[in-house]
Amino acid sequence: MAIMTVTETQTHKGPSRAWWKEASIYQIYPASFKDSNGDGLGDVRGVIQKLDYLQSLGVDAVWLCPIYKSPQKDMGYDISDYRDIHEPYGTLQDVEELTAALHGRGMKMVMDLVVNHTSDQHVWFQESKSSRDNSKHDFYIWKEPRLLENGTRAPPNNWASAFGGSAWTYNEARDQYYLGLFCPEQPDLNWENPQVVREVHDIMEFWLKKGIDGFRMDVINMISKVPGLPDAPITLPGRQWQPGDMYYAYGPRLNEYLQGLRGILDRYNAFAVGEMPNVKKDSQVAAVVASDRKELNMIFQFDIVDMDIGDDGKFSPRDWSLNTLKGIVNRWQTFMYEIDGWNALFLENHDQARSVSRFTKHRPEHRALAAKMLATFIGTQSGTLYIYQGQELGMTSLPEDWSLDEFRDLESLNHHAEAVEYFRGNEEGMKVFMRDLRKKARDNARSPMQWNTEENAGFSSATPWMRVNDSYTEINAKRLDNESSSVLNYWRNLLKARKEHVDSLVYGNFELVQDGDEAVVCFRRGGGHGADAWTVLNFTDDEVLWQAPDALLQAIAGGKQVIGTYDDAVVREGNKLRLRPFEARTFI
Ligand code: TEU
Repeated sequence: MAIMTVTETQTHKGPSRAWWKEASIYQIYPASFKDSNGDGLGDVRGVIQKLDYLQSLGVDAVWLCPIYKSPQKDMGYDISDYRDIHEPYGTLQDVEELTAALHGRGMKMVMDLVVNHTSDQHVWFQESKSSRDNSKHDFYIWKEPRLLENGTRAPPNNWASAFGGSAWTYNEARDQYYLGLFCPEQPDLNWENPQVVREVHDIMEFWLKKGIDGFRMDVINMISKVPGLPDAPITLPGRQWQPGDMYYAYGPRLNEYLQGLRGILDRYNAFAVGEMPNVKKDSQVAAVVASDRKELNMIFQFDIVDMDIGDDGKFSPRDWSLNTLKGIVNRWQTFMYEIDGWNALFLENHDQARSVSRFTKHRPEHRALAAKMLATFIGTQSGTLYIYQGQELGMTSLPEDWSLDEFRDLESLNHHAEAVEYFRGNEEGMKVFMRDLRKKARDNARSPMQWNTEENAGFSSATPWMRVNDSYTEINAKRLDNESSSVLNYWRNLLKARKEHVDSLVYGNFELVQDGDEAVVCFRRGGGHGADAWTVLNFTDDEVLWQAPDALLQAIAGGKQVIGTYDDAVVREGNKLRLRPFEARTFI
């Protein structure tokens, strides 16, 4: 097949500069990072103990998942007090100390803002549910029951909740239902009520005054719902409850609300990354992240992590090809440049399985190579780079043979219980479901951080709240720190290279070599902003002979290699490169 050459360099003045564009942000899941007081659960002081480690990795900021007061139905994404800390995690003073310590090291502090919903234990909800005419009666989304023909009551519409069942829960005192898009203990706030909006602004100010540098905003695209909350079309035949995201993933007042949040952020020179599942349209993304819109600085867009989700919900399979992935990357990389928006680069977080297990098919002995290849893939794109704890070690998803008893996440457990009913008598269906659950369960990301080979992987002196992944004897920070060619040291070099070549690797434009190849990804960064940087990646565990564009061959001959997964020189055969399993290199 003929190689399509990359397009002419654009004449574009290039993106403006900002610290949050150049930053690599390390995401911490507090429950599983480091337990400082021996109760089996990670905590804020545990994070403080590991600051040397974070600094040696070379990250510029920490994003701390929710540590607020919470009954922990959904691991802290159900907040009962936004101005206090979940006791086992520590105190407000601990968080202040962490913020100061990060700042002392020249690093930034990013907090999670969860304001689509609260916990049902929040005082607002406690009051709201008590009667139809209390001062918080309109803080949540309440609706009359629907009366069925036989006179029994039913939820006001057919929306499914993310964690199983109907999105509505009945309340006696009000004889009404309230909406909870995740679980019943996470009632959705009513943003149509200006008081709610003011409260959210106040919460932001409370934390910004403490000196934090930005927010990661949880499902912030869902805060506006289409008025009337209509029934969703039947897209999952045979299921009682249907995905209603077309009515809440990008509601009519979303942009207005986001502009309000931005007003607060700007006063404190802070930034925000919004989590936006189910937002796929160019125009919708642009309206949120184009710089002149003054809404969010960037969003977590879900195309990559949704690539393997089938038509029958999150735990149904879908095959994806390397060209699917290349298409997604190319789309958003070039798009952000055109609209003057910005990308949030991620392959992992606390909701996603481990990338090396999910996105590469590797022989066990090539796991580290595969993890480094993925690091090169994500780490040489344009955007703000997010690294989820353990990703820098090449941590893997949970072992196949673990029983469901080891799983802790309500999403996994609820969906499993539903599947048992749904697939009754359908053994094959259940088998497919189980395979997919193991592959995608959020639990995969939530097992304790693997620090060393000591008891509980050095995470805790007590039995951890969730079992440690058996891989810790091999995959742990202490061991990888000592091995010069480890995944950890690869990430360190990569983050250094990103800093050293910030013009090309952060701000440069993006041009994909569109040759349709199913094994190799190749792109050029730069385009007049800094020197050209070429990345070439073999995404497979096989050796491939790949036809390289002339410009890449010239860059190899005349440039220098910035990073690579093999120590020796790249093997060239005429116009072709012979790439070994997961061979990845970047040349400048
Ligand atoms: O996640 C929102 C979300 O849509 C999914 O990624 C979610 O993890 C789930 O898999 C849907 O099937 C955010 C948080 O990141 C997640 O941890 C919370 O559970 C959720 O919102 C509710 O706050």
